[in-house]
Amino acid sequence: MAVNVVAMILAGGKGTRLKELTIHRPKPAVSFAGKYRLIDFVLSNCTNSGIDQVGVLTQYEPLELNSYIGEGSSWDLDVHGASVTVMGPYTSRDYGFLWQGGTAEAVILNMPFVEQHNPDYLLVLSADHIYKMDYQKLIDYHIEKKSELTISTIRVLEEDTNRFGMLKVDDQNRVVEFEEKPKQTDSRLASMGVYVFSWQKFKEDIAHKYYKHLYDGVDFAQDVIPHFIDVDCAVYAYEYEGYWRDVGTVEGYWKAHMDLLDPENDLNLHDYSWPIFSKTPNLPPHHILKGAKVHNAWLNEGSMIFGEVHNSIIGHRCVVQERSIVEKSVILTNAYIEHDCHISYAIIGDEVIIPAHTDIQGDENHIILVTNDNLEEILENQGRGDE
Ligand code: ADQ
Repeated sequence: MAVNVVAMILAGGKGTRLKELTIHRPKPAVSFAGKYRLIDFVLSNCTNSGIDQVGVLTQYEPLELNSYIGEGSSWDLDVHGASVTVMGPYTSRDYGFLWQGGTAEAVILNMPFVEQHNPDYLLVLSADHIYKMDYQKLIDYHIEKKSELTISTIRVLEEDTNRFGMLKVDDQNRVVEFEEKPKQTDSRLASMGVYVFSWQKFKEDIAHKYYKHLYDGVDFAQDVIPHFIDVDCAVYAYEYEGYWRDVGTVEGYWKAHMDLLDPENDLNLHDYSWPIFSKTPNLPPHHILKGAKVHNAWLNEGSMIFGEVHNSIIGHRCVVQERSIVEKSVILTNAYIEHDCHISYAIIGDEVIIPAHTDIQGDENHIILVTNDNLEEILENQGRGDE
C-alpha cells in the first residue's frame, strides 16, 4: 500500500446482547461457523487489504483475545514488517488512574501507538461484524474526496434503523446529518462503525478537543462524528455494497450462520482470493458414522455424527449421538448431544452436554441459546431439572 495506514480495532465490547455467549469472553472472541472467532474477519480483512500495522483495543476479559491473537502469525501479521499489537485497558498517572470508557477515548489514549508509525490515515474498525471488505478501496475514496473523516455505510431495512448510526448525505455523498440509533428516521444509510480519519486532523482536532474530557466516555458516534459535522469538516459516506452482518444479537448471530448454508448468499468463504484466516486446533477430520444422516451442514474437525444433522453448523469436537436430530441450529465447540434429542432453531454453546431425550425447539423468531450458564434453567423449564 502506497499510503501509510494504521488500523485500530475496537475489541473491548462486553456484548451483552449476545447474552450467555459473552459471560466469560469478549464478543470478538466468540466463535463463528465452528472454526473462526468473530475477530478473524476484521483481522483477515486487514491482511487482505495490505494493512499491516494493526492495534487491537481490548477491555472486557482481555486474556482470551490476547492469547488467541498472540504474535498475529495466523493472519500473517508478523512477517515483512507487519505487526499486530493487543492493547489492554489503559490508564496512567496523568489520567488519575481512571480506565477508558468510550470508543474514541480508547483510541485517543492509545495515540502514542499510532503516532510511532506516523501514518497518513487512521482506520477505525470493530471486531463484531461478519464481512469481507477491501479497506484499500475505502481509503482510495477518502483520498479522492479529500475527506477528513469517511464513514463506511450500508443500506438497511426500516425496522433496523434504530440499531445503527444513521446518516443523511447530499448529492456528493457529504454527510449533512448523523444520528446514533434514532427512534425514527427516513434515512436507510447506516454506519458500519468503520471510519477513516486523516491522521493530522485527528491529532490536531480530536485529541486536542477531547483531551480534557477523557473519561467522560468520549464516543465516536455520540461525540466525534457530530462534532466533525458541526465544525464543517469534510465528512463523507462511502457506500459498501457487499455482505455485512452485525452479529451483536443472538438472532443476528444465528442468521449469519444460516447465510453460510445458503449457496446463494454473498458471504462466500470458499473465495480463496480473500481468505479468512483463523487459528484452529490440530484435529482429525469429522466422521459421519454408519446410519447417520447429514444434509446441508458444515461439520468441523473432530466432530462425530451418529444421528441426523440438517441445515446446521457443527463446531469442532462435537458429538451428535444416535437418534438425535439437529436442525436449523449452530453447535459450538466440544458440545455433546446425547441420544434421542431434538434440537431445532437453537445455538448450543461450548462444552455443553445435552442429556438424552431433551427437546430444545425454538423457531425463526425465537432462537434458543443454551450454554453451561443457563442449561439447568432450560432443562428445568422442560420439567427435566431433577433427572
Ligand atoms: P455499537 O456497536 O452499538 O454501534 P458500541 O457499543 O460503542 O457501539 O461498540 C462499538 C465497538 O467498540 C464494538 O466493537 C465494541 O466492542 C467496542 N468498544 C466499545 N467500547 C470500547 C472500549 N472502551 N475499548 C475498546 N473497544 C470498545 C456502533 C456505532 C454505530 C454503528 C454500529 C455498527 O456506534 O453508529 O451503526 O456500531 O454496528
